[in-house]
Amino acid sequence: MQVRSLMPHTLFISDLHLSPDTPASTETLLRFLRETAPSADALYVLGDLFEYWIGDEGLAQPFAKEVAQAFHALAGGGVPVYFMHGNRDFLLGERFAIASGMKLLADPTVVDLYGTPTLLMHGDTLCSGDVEYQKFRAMVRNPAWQQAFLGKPLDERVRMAREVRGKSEQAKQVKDMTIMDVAPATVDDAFRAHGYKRLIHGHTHRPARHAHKVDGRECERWVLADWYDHGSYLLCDAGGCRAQPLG
Ligand code: LP5
Ligand code: MN
Repeated sequence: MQVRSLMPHTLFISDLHLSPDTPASTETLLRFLRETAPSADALYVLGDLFEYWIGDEGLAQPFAKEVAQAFHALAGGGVPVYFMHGNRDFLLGERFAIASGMKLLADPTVVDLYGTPTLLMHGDTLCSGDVEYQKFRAMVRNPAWQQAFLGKPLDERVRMAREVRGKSEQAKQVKDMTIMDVAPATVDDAFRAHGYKRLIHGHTHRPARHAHKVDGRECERWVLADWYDHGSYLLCDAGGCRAQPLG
């Protein structure tokens, strides 16, 4: 078993974008859950576990079932696993949560990490300058829209999801890079609203530690890596947080 910290520690991952087309990422996750995560106090998955998720019927796919079972084994072994929705898998529901043993977490949520209050988010709401995306988000996060979408036949949902993915990729080609990053004032507001100090999020695929000074207080913002190209996970213990390469 890999042990990265001898102290009690908590792990964070996001933006794995798993799909049947990227079996290497699924294998990396299965190994991570088997070898790295069992020594943690908890594991947080901060969204975009899947490339896209259009309803818990997705569990019928062998790769998704294997992923759910691996999370379930970890949770059954005594490591709580938490899942926050991303912009790709906001339709992941109670059925998947039960099958995987994961507890669904609201975005945002504040947790206490060894004495440091830590704000957790997927990160898409911080990109407030991306007005087109925020309009799209407001539509698809509406419970009435979701109920209507989940009531459609699966093949129609697949078609719609592919169409939106295509439109999203087109839209991103002409968007300014700064618009697709977090808006500094929105980050400051998030620190202010949730007690300062530390923020962990994913979504932008720009892994880094940023130092912020908000209202005269020193704060830190950890951006998680995606798993498209090896990637990393974040380990936090009483001494702080650090990114660790995936094996
Ligand atoms: O995902 P990523 O990181 O590449 O880009 C995001 C934003 N895009 C999205 C869209 C997702 O990729 C699509 C997820 C599919 C989920 C499946 C279920 C939902 C089905 C919905 C059916 C209507 O989140 C992208 C951001 C980028 O992050 C950076 O933050 O810029 O936002 C966009 O590109 C959104 C566009 O600006 C607007 C999209 C218009 C879509 C119009 C829908 C019309 C309905 C079509 C019906 C078939
Ligand atoms: Mn995302």
